[in-house]
Amino acid sequence: MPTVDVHTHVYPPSYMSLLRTRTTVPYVRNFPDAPQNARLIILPGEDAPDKPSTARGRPIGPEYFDIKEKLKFMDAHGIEKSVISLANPWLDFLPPDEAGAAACSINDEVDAICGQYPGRLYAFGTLPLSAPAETVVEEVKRLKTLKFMRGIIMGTSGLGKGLDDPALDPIYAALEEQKLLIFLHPHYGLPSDVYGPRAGDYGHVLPLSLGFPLETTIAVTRMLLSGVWERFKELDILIAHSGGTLPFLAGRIESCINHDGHLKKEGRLEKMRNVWDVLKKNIYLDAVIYSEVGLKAAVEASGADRLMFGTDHPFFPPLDEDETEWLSVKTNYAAIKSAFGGDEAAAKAVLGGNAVRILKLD
Ligand code: 5CU
Ligand code: ZN
Repeated sequence: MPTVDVHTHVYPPSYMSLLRTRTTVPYVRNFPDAPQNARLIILPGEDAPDKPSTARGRPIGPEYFDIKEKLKFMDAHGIEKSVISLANPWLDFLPPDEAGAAACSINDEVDAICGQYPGRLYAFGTLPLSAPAETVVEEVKRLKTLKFMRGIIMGTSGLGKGLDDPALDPIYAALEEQKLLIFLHPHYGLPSDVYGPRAGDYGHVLPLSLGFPLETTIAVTRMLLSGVWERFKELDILIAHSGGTLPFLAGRIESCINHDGHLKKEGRLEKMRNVWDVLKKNIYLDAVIYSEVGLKAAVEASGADRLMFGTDHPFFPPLDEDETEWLSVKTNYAAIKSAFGGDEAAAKAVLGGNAVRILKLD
């Protein structure tokens, strides 16, 4: 059974060119006298001039955009197949009249990159979410015709109002109809003031370890509350970072729903799907959580047959340049090994069997 990485990003060359022409987030911050020091600045708030330079963006090297580096990384870590996705913030920032064409062109570019390595690379496509919903639906349908696409990646902002926005219904309907899975990935985090005035002293730790997972959890809970999975019973979603904090908080979310007088008065309680039911029927989780405890929560919540290995490459690189084996990957492998103890079959399923089955990788 191959090892398959379902959470692995790339910024294809045309996207990099776009980032290099920009001077506001997202952009590549260049230092003309020292091009080797260029930094990738993508997260909201990470460009504040008062931040220490090591907390402003991250060093950017070819691992972010050169597909040969992806293959080298896969070979060095025993990964046979990868399902690559554009990294955040995708096309969310584009003017509405540019997004449709940009999505077409990036998706074609990524599909062609996969075609250079048949059997090794597949992809999640990108949607032009700043464009009108009809343009997005058209791209969903077109993606289905591309050979290596197995779903779409998107963030939590939807068309600008979040994933509980009824205006997304035609897009959810198209994704359900085309059987394209949503890979839900955080980007926006939480409002920066929750991290306090000393946040700059702590690098990226607070937004990445807490902002990202909470953003994801809030987005999925809003989808649940707004009845997305009542209207689209077959809509599948793969949630990044083992569901954020959803597996751990699902019981509390369910209890808050069942004790909410407003929802009861509105007649929502009878109709609402149970959180555990959605977790086991519509939700898949990646195994990018770096601990046995987190993995066990994911397994309890959704099932070992719905969990898929990932790396988040090229993010979380080793801080020491000459390390070829990445600590982030070693930690995830070790977590899978210890979470499944002697259950070799379940471990193999998580490492690749589930991805091959769920994403129909030949
Ligand atoms: O390190 C980071 O900022 C990130 C990011 O932006 N996106 C991601 O997928 N992982 C880490
Ligand atoms: Zn990621």
